[in-house]
Order: sequence, then structure tokens, then C-alpha cells
Amino acid sequence: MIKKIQISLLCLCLLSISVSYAQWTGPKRKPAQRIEVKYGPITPKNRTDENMERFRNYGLGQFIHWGLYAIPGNEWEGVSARGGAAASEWIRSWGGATAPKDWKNTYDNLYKQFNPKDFDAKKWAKQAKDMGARYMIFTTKHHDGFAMWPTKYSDYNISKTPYKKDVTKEIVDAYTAEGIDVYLYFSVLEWNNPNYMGAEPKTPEEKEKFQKFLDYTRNQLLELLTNYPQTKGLWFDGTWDKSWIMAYEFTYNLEKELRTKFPGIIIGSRFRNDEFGKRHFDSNGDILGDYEQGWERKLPAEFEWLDGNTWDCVMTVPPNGWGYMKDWSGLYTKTSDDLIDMLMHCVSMNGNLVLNFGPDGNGKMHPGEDILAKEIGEWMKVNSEAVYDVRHAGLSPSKLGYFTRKENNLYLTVFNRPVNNIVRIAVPKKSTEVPKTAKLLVDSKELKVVHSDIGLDLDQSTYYDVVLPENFNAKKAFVIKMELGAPKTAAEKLMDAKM
Ligand code: FHN
Repeated sequence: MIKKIQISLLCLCLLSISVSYAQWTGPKRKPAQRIEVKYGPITPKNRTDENMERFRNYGLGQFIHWGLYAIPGNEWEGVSARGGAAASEWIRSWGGATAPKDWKNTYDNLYKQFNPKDFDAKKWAKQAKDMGARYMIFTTKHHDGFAMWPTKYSDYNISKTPYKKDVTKEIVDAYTAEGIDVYLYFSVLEWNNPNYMGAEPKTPEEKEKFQKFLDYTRNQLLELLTNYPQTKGLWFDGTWDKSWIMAYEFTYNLEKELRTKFPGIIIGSRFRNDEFGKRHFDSNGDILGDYEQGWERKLPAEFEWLDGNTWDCVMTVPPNGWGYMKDWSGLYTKTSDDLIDMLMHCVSMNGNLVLNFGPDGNGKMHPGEDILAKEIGEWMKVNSEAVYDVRHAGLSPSKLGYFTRKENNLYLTVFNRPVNNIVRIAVPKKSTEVPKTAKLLVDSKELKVVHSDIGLDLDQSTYYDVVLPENFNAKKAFVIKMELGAPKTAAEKLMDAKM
């Protein structure tokens, strides 16, 4: 019995050790004492070069998951893979009672059907531009191992499909022409590569095999960055297996090599771990890469949790599922209001929101995604000033919406409109900058600003009321732009009550 308790205590301990520095849902804990880490960060926290500054200013991005999984669209011969596969782009791993016979083999031969007759990269890029995206991430190779570019290092690639043409090149060129920066998604993990293994290679044969896989990975990465020199960064995925974790010396050297050969390249925190197996953040809690890449379908509740790191959040429209999903019925799919809320949540905390699209096997977006792109684009046309090039405003969060700031302009994107039409802004009493003027981005009409020092006992804030016109109708969130300036008179010092 005692032994059992000891074992479970040990398990609990191990669990807490393994999650301590790579968590995305709470404040980042750092060890009490720094330890020596040989394979830690290569670049400084918060690079200040032009590329990184651009990254921090994107605001909105587009993710595209497109590969062979687009053909089934999460179902096969009328049978849904829901419940049998973790997500639509995971359909190759469909198991259980509903899985078709010999499914893996069927899937691995889908490339013989890949011939997207409606694919028009320029159309995609134009849609992304109209939506307001300033960067995009494209899946060059997902976990199935199929390369969406004509790689020299594997036959399982786009050139062997009836389509034949280099999809990646078409996308990189079209988006770059629209002024949208391109990042290449690359899954290290491959389900059907005989040289890949999840476990740590132990025997000489296993080690030799996995070394082949590592060399192949390196070759593909160098090939991608050479073929598509416009690429701004690599978005790694599938790096959680023990085999990759134990290859920390290789991955450290590879990151160095990529950075030397392709100066300015941006690499997120998913690429590698330190020699103690710590992913995203090393054993001292320092970020491994140029930005935090763990905000997948999740958002930080507090700005402080981000610990000053650059970050973005990648988001699906359905609850989960990144690749094309023919049937959205019975699932909650995010509305443009949900997504604009998430966008403002991100930018108000110095992050970007990257919205995922999963085009079908013919190269068409899901009709629901077309609608979202249009609605978000319409909103962005009026309000993008509050999204692009902005920073965390340094004010206490408001119940009404999200603050962002650019130079001496403060923006409040209002999601919860007060019934009395008075938008109350709390400013620290000692602040040397307060709202002086206000207007709505939608019509540029000046709004009344009134200083309302309501005199709450022990309150550290003073208040500025922006008065909305009674006849102002809004169907979506709206942005109030305020100019900041020196307060007229310092807030009166009222006596705090003695109790
Ligand atoms: O397993 C993948 C998943 O299919 C998808 O590509 C997402 C995108 O961020 N990443 C992985 C899970 O973390």
C-alpha cells in the first residue's frame, strides 16, 4: 500500500516536472536557480531586426492546411471519420469500427487522384488580402509525409500526381505578389516513412535508420528554403516524439545552419528542445526560437502569462479539424464575431491571430470559410487601424472589449456596448496620458469625452467617459479611437476612508 502511494506521488512529481516550463495555460514558471544549458536558445529573446518587427505587426494571418486529406474531406464513401480520426487531416489514422477496410493503403494511394481543377493560387491570395491577412502559413508536408512540392528526396510528392505542378511555388508566388508574407509549415513526423520512428533509436540499426531520416529532413528544409527564397519563416509541427527530442544536438546544429544560410529566417518554438527534453522553453524557461508557438486553439487569459515573448495563435473554424471537412453539420463553427473577438484578444496582448482554411480536393475553400473571409474582410476595411502595428495598451482589461495602442492613439474595440451608451475608460490616477478626443472608426464623427472622477474609495483609477450617439447602430464590434494627451488637472486627492 505504502509502496503504491509512493509510486503515485512519484508519478505526480514527474508529471509536474514535465509540464512546468512548457505550459500555455497559466503563468510561466521559471526555476529558482538557473542551470547550465548547452543546447538552449540560439537567437536572443525578442529579435529586433526588420523581419521580426514585421512579424509582430501582422495582426492577422491565414493558415492553409491542404494535402491529400482534402480529397476525403473527413469521410469516405458516405461514412464519416468523426470519432474514428482525431481530426480531418488525421484521417489516415482512422481506426475503430467505422474505418474502411485497408484504409491506410487507400489513403497512401490518394495522390493518384490529386488533380485540383479549381485551384487558383492567385484567387486564394486575393481572398486572403481582402480578408486583411498580412502573413500566411502553408502546409508543405503534413504528418502523412506527402510533399506539396517536387522534392528530390522522396517520390511521395506533388510531381507524381495527375496535377504534376508545384503547388507550393504557385502559392508562394501568388501570396508574395499580394504583399502577404509566406511561412512554410513542415511536419517532421511522418506516418509512412520507413526511416521514421517515434521512440528513441537504440540499436545500431535503428540509429542508422533514424540518421537517414534526419539527413532527409535537413535536405528537405534546405531544399524548401532554396526553392522558395521569398519564405519568411518555417512553422514546425510533429516534433514531440522521443526520437526527435533525443536528436537535440542535431536539431541545434540544424537550426544554426538554417539561420546562417538563410539570414533573417523566423523559426518558432516548436522546432526543438534542449538536452533535458524541454520543448518550446529550455530548462531555464527561456524561449527556444523566435516566437512562442504553443497557442494552438487556445488564448492566454492574462497578458503577463506571455512573459514578454512574441507569439501567435492558430485557430480552426470548427472546434478542431484543420484539413477540409465536407460536413460541418452538428458542429459549432466559429462566427466572424467569435473570430474578430479572438483577433482583438490576440493583438491587445501583442500577438497575431492566424485563421485556418482547409480547401477541398479541387482547390476550393469551404463555402463557410468564404463567408467568414468576406465578413472579416469587411470589418477589417473599417477597423484594421486598431489591429495592424499596434501594441498592448498597458491598461487594465475592460469588460467592454479590448484596448490596443499605436503612438498616442488608444483604441477600444467594443464588443459589449453599455446600455447607457457611456463607454467608461479607466486610467491610472497617476497617468500622464489620458483620452482627450474620441471618434468612431466607422464614421470618424467626434464623440464627447468627459472626465468622470467618480471618487471610489481606495480606487487607483480615474475615468474618462466617451459618449456614444443614441442613434448609432452597430451590428458588429466597433472601434473607438482616442487621442491621448496630458490630463487637464491632476485627479483630486480625496481622503481615503478610515475603517
Ligand atoms: O497534428 C497537427 C494538426 O493536424 C494541425 O496541423 C495543427 C496545426 O497547428 N498542429 C498539429 C497538432 O499540434
